[in-house]
Amino acid sequence: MCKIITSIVFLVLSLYLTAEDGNRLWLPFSVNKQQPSVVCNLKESPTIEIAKQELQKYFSAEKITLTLTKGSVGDGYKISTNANNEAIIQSTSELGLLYGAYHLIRLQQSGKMFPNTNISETPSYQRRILNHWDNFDYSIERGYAGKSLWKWDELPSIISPRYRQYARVNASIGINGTVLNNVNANAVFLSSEMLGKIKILADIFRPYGIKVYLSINFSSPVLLGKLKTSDPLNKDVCKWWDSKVKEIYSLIPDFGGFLVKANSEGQSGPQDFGRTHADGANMLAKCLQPYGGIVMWRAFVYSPSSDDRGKQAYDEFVPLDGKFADNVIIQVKNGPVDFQPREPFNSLFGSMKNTSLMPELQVTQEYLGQSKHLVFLANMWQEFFNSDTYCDGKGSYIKTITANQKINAIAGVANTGGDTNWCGSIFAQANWYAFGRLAWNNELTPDEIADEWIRTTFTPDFETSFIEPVKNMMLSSWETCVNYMMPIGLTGIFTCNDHYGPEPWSYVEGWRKDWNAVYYHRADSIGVGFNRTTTGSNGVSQYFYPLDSIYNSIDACPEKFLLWFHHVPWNYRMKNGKTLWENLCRAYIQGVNNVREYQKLWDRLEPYIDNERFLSVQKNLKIQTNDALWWKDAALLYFQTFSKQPIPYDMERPVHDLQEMIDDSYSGKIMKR
Ligand code: BDP
Repeated sequence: MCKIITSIVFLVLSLYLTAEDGNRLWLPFSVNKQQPSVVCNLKESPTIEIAKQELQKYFSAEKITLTLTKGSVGDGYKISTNANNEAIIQSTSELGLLYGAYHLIRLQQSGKMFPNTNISETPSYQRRILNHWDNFDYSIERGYAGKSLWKWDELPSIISPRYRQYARVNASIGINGTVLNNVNANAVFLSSEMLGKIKILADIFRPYGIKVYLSINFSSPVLLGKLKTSDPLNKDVCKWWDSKVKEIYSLIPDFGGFLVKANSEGQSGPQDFGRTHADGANMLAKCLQPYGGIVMWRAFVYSPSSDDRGKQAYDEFVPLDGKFADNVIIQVKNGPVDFQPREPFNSLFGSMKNTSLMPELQVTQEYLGQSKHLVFLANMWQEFFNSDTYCDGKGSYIKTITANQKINAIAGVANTGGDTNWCGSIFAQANWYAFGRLAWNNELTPDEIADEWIRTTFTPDFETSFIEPVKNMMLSSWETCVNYMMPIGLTGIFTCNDHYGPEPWSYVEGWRKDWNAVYYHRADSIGVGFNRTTTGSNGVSQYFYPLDSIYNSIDACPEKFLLWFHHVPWNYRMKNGKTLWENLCRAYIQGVNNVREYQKLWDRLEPYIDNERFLSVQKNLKIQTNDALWWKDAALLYFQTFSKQPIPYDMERPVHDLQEMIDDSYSGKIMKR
């Protein structure tokens, strides 16, 4: 009997399920049979036309009214619905109306459209920008979803349909800017030929509200302009940039501005000429200012000579506070080191009161299993946004201070590429979605975001049997990954180049010391962890009171950051009464076990999902389980050579051999699986 019922359920569901290759992302797919009437008090414009079409195709109602209201122009909007199946969207801008239209569609798609609702939205950040680390040769630095979306060889004559789709998808979640090229920038992007191609993309993106920005190479005056120097205080250099900016705006009147990685990881910058970051940024800012453009100057700087890589951005930038022009914003990674699975917040946040700062989050999971591991990043970003910097006393949250400055902006390093499903895997799409939604409203909870994403990507039905389990898996997935990769504040124990697998043993003679894992974990016979207290690098001093003393104290320091701030003895008793060594072992095994649970959970969901997406997620979960096991064995067997203690006997035994893993990691075996 039970079998018959199951077969019937399967049959009904399979009729209901259509094949899905992931290409549509979270956007709706079933077009209305009966189109609602859309009334608008505006004359036709490309943006209004899009809003109308989206509503007519995908929103079912009697009547929708779009009203442009008076007031200071912004992206916010108001929505109200009545009992007669009618909706009104109001905004002070056309784009606000478009965002409102996508909001309505999302509500309906996720089964949350109710009569007599009143919604009012204003974005947290004015500029919500994706950073593409796409190269001129179509490769993508830290990209795990195929080749670049931008087909420079084909442009300007051949226009890929993906350009418009890209703009639409971003607009649907409120993203309004895109930096098209890698921060390790090739100067060729500023050539006249390339600008002609970039203009075409800007024209396609414009009606969707997406502004184009470019990463620039600071040496462009030499590389492209054939000048003898790129010194930002040199008159000819300033003239060169001035005319380049003029050229850009003649083609792209709403060009957003420049993103600059300077004096970082081999990129040139003002320091090459004895000038400061402020000198470099302000020179560019002056050229962009008449056109409304901005400079996003990155604070990702560190040098091999620094005693603590995590301290350098603060040391270089805080003395320059107040010296940057008004249209400069400093783009700061969420953590002090580099997009690690978990970091405390970067101490620059809150420390530059007279300078605008923008968070840089990484959507592409460079250090979190790339497109293979299921890791929902909204939880990590929420921890970051909710961090209290104490810069103006208790309650000085990053989410508040970064959204209340001269320029409010946020960047996410994109995880998109030419793959059919855009992101390399279905669940990686959720991170693109989450970035957009948090850039719009940094108070949204991971639960709300995951809920919307599951309903719109899969189905709004099957609350307890499908939505809840998938959500639970997503919401625990970041902590799970932290556990099997780098629990208790560990950091930097990755394979040196690809950043995928574990390599806690990595130490290459002659290689920069801050590119070796041993620099970060500092394991020895006494214990493990990086001493950033007053007896060590004193990194804690970069935080405001009382955080500095909380982080400085081994007992008060939050245990999730323990090994980030302290070199902790193997036998140190943690809050649960167990030693550090035992907690480390248990965290790793917890991570592995969680992924095994995800496998079981996912297999049970087969009846609710199309085969294509079911199988692709199932395949990735197998890889993730194997990898988690590899991470656990690698870290524990390696650290055991220092702790000299057994892995607790009630825990499963390692299945890998340390020496084999060492050999395999150097040959990249884990990547090749
Ligand atoms: C690191 C990446 C490297 C980037 C760099 C950056 O490994 O590829 O160029 O960040 O942000 O995480 O500039």
